[in-house]
Amino acid sequence: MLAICSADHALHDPPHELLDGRLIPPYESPARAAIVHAALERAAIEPLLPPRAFGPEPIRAVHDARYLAYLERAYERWVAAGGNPAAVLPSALAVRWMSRRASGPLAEPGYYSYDLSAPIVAGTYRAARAAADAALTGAALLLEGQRLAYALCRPPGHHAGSDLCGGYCYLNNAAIAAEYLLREWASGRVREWATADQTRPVAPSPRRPVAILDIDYHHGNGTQQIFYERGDVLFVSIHADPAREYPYFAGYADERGAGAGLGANLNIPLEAGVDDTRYLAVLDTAIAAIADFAPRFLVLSAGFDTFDGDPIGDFALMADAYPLIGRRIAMLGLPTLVIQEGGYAVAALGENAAGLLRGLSGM
Ligand code: SP5
Ligand code: ZN
Repeated sequence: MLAICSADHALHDPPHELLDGRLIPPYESPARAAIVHAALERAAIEPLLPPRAFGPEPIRAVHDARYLAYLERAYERWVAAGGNPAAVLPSALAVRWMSRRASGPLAEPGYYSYDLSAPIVAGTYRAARAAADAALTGAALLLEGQRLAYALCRPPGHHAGSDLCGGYCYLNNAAIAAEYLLREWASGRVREWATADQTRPVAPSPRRPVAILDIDYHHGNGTQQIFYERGDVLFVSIHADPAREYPYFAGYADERGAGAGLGANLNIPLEAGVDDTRYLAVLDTAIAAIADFAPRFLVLSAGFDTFDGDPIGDFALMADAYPLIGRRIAMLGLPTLVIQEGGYAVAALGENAAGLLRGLSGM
């Protein structure tokens, strides 16, 4: 198994977030990536590769061009206009009947954010680009014939929509990788290497190239939005019921996709207190939906905020659950790209991530 890591994640280190009305140190911190990195080394998950540089094109395939231009310049424009140099964080959000485009340096953050937990500092854009490059490198490795790759993405991505940041996310790493897999596969540039060395061949089906399974505790609202009207990408998410938990305004079971995408979006919202047994049973439902779709590749948005000790989640998974989750997903027999999303019980995060990867690789 190959893992992709970049030190550039540390360029993103905002001093605060606003959570439930409290200005607090961010749960999403550089220490998270450091502890996962250390656990990968301890578990001898090697080699740890640096990301390749893909340039802006594969990101533009998913994100709005004006949003990207905003992200790149937001911090310097904000500071020049008198915003708090500690971090960009809007005072007003564009919502419902008050959603006119406004492009001033103090207004634009509210046009391109949906919450107050995605502060932008000087290094945020570069860190987010490095995370997207890590995800894209993992996708390229699958296209080159690897069966399993892990991208240590930080900042995470699954809350970022085509033109919105939020929930610690700026660029949707999983969506960018999924779109890249799909386009490269459809282009025919990729050799049909797969059937030769596959233990369980998957029917080549260019119409249904990619499924995304999101096992972060929170609903992957950004990923859902990006592919909502698309029938060529299946999105399946297991998460805390948005009726009680962030992101509140998406992630309900009746969101099943629209237009060509109707039926290609599956949300499985869950009650508080979900334990290993309950989670594994629900995971089987998600896996059955993916098997039905018969994709060529799997992108796994892997969050570990489902862990019992997580400070912002209310599930109760034990460390032992993650290898079992990995093993069940591996039974799909699909080339799998694992993208790091959330997980805020920092001391346990490394072992939980390594455990999932151990299960996925059949170790
Ligand atoms: C990538 C990811 O996991 N992002 C999560 C962002 C969550 N931000 C807001 C959470 C609000 C939670 N309220 C928690 C109450 C804790 N007792
Ligand atoms: Zn999460």
